[in-house]
Amino acid sequence: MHDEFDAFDERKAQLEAAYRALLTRRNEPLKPGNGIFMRWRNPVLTRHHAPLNWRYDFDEARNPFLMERLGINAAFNAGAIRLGDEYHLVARIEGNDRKSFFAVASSPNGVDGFRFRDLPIALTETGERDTNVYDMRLTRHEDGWIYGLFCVERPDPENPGDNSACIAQCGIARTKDLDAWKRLPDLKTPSPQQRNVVLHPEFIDGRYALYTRPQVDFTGAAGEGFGWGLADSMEDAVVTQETVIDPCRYHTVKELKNGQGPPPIRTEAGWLHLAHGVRNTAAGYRYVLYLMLSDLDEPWRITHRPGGHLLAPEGAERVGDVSNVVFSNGWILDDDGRVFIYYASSDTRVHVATSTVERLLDYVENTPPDPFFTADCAERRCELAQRNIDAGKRS
Ligand code: M1P
Repeated sequence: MHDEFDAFDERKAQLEAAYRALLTRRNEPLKPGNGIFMRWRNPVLTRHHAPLNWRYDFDEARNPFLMERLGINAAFNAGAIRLGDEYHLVARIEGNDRKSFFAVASSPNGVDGFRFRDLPIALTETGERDTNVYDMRLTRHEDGWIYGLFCVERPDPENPGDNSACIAQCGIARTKDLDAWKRLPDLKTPSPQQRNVVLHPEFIDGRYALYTRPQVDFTGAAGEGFGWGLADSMEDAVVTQETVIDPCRYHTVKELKNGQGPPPIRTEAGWLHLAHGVRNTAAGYRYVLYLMLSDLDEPWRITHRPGGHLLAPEGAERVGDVSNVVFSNGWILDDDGRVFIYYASSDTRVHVATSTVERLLDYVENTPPDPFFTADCAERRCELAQRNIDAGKRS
């Protein structure tokens, strides 16, 4: 019977040509930008970047129609690290079956040309089955390892009849090269649920330091904020005390919940933190990114909290599987001070925005904190506008 599909070999050539075109597509900055960071036009990773070998069976006898056998639904929330001359993302790849897994994609310049390695990461389990894993944060720790901390989801044994009841915990694996990974026991904390856990890159008094997100239920909504805790070892990591260091607050971008993004970046002025904040709206949750600075010697002590968001979903970013979301768990600092911020939009694809440490420090140090009251916001804006008007009259 006739249909619109071409024969096997022709179809294969078409798929390969489209894939090559995607991987060789150049990216460009979207000028003029806001002076803080520059968005780039094309997402750096999408589901279409997943190698054809992961999706199609190219054996004509087994797959005469050359159908996609194992579809990929999304590529998002990527950890990031630079090794040698390459920029690497460890992305959350979600199959059509809703399960996520991790895969490494690398680029020579950090803004385009990301290519996945031949095979996804084959993570071993801890003895318990993992229903799902996602959102890996990569930390190059001063102990010499690269740690990947991620969320592990399993059904809630207390609620066997409830298909939506599950427990989220922090899984841990470590590597030297992003190829060979050693899985370690999950982190233990006082919280019944745990997501968005990030390892600080340096020892604190000889101990490992972790940003945690204490949460009583799976969603983590109505949380207190994100926290900080210490562990003696990562081989059997236990945090006995979690202290909230960035609290949620009414009528802010983190009213409902928040979470540390990637590991913080060390600068001369302090640790730069990228985080996500969530508020509720009539259209559902809205996730935005915000920036903070903490003390170099006491990274748990936040010294600068610019008011509002740094980056919010814009244009096409606003639409996807979970719309109105931007989320970041990876950024890279180059030796020359350039910063690559990898952020996912609407749980669907990964974008890059570029900046520098100098610009980000200017932003955190000179953006006023949230005044919490509208009259104060209006007054502050009037002052700014009046200054500009007066300066215009003088010139
Ligand atoms: O769907 C938006 C995000 O929701 C979760 O983040 P949080 O725990 O802060 O609510 C995560 O599942 C994340 O993967 C997802 O992008």
